[in-house]
Amino acid sequence: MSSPSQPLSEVEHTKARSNLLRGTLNESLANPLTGGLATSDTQLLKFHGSYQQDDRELREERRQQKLEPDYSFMIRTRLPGGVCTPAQWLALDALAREHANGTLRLTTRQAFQLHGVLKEDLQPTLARIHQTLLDTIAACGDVNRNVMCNPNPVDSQVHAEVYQWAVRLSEHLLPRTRAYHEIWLGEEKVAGGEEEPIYGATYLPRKFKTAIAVPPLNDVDVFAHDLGFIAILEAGRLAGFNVTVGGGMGATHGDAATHPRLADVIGFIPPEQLLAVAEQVVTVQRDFGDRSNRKHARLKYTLEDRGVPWFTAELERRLGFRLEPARPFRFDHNGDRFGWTEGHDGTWHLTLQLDSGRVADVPGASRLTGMREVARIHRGDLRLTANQNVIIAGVAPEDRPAIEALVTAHGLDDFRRASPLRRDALACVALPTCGLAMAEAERYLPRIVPLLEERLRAHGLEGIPLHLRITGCPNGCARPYVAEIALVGKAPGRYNLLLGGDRRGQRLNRLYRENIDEPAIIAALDPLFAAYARDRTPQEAFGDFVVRAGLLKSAI
Ligand code: SRM
Ligand code: SF4
Repeated sequence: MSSPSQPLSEVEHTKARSNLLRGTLNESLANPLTGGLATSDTQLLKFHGSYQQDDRELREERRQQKLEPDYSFMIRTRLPGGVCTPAQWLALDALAREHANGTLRLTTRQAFQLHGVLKEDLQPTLARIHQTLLDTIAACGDVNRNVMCNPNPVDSQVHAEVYQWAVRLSEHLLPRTRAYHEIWLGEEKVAGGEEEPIYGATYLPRKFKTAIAVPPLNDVDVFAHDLGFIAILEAGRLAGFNVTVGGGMGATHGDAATHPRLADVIGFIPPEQLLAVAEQVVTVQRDFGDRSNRKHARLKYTLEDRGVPWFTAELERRLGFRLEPARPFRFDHNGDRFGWTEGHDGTWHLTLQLDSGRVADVPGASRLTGMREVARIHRGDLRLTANQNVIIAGVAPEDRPAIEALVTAHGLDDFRRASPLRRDALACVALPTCGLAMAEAERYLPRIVPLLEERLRAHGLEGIPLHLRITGCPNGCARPYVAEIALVGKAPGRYNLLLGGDRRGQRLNRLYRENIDEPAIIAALDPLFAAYARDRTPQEAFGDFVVRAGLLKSAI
């Protein structure tokens, strides 16, 4: 809650003046004098699923030439549970080549991103995305974002049921303003009387994220979300969900008031209460979240300031019923299963591994082309995972050889060659597009992974699973704070090294070394790998080992 003595943040004024997210977006888009938008419109654009960015590598050169930054736009889809049809993939693939930088980026929240779209191409691109029955509404901004859920619904009927809840939840928490349809799809202007029944005119104090996990897989990292649901299966059917609140990853270097937090489990609900619970969690945060300080505005801080018992009581008061006690659950891991698996209905699913979720044609691997060829013949669907990978799902047994041939021909079979370290590694986008990056991440992964693989090999550890996550800044877009090993960018070529996540997304790691360069990263990890090779118990994971063996005591 913003205290009366503290002024509302500027973004709050922008939202309040925006006429439900319209602002002056139309004027900004039509202005031929600049490739960018008016500052207030850059904030509103996020609610429509796009960010204004500029190529950071050209910034200095353009400044010297007295040119404005090289503006372009990132577009992010809304894709509940990460599920899309081959036709939708083909449409996005075409847009990536015609209007963006010729690549598709699969995100850590099961969505697509296009990068490098010019202002004049924004409207046609969003309109074409809409024609494929996809949209980008609320993919960013101070609203509930893309709802995540385990992308293997084909595992069982329960998975399919849970996916349907993710879709319904995403729809239920969508903004109701017609601004998106007017600006991007040419719908006639609403003559007034429009309302946002859930959000109100200033939406939420900050972004809001929701996920549904289906144990034993916690691939969605449910505890990293503002709001989470853990499916409880009893006698093979969906009994309901445990509700989690108050997770989040974002932090700011040097600001101890900001930090990652794992969500609390506050109770159990039957499936039919899911939408009501989600709506009221959102309204509590709408009314009590901090609207003055955006670094303190996520639900995790509302919970910490007021306490989990207060939050639960306020939620139950609004709901008019009590949550039941949480039911037992157990997670095994938060990674993906690679290769072919057989579904409950006799179809097959192939999980491919893509470094950092980038689908591109590069020398030696025509992955963008390969996925296009797959989408042309595939009769099932495609599922983006929370770990930046893709599943070719629902393949009939007789179609497997053709899919397999394309995957091999186009270098999409890295999952067969890559080490466990590489297969499970995540890296956020960072440079050159992310305006907040302090160091490389996506482009650093292919360099640091072989160096670590070499050290692991030296200690006979080459086959062990090990979760590495890299981000270019402390915002945490690759959920680094639950990784066994995390590198969090501090400055060009320098990272904080954090250790001790549990591979199930249920334990935060800890800072081990601060602001170190590559030789120091290797030097810090090498003796830990040696100790792990020597002293681990059977089946003990690296993150568990460093905690049990007390190795984090020598953390700085
Ligand atoms: Fe993120 C901001 C990319 C998942 C926490 N994130 C950004 C921006 C938009 C930078 C900006 O604000 O200008 C990045 C765009 C980079 C680019 O060029 O594309 C960006 N975030 C991403 C993606 C693409 C990373 C990826 O490599 O996959 C992910 C897109 C997900 C999606 O489809 O919606 C992405 N971001 C996350 C996650 C992971 C998650 O949600 O599971 C987190 C941590 C969880 C959380 O929110 O606490 C995350 N992103 C942030 C934050 C810190 C929020 C905070 O509470 O402090 C920011 C900065 C901000 O909001 O001010 C941010
Ligand atoms: Fe950008 Fe930081 Fe997010 Fe990486 S973690 S994409 S550098 S905001």
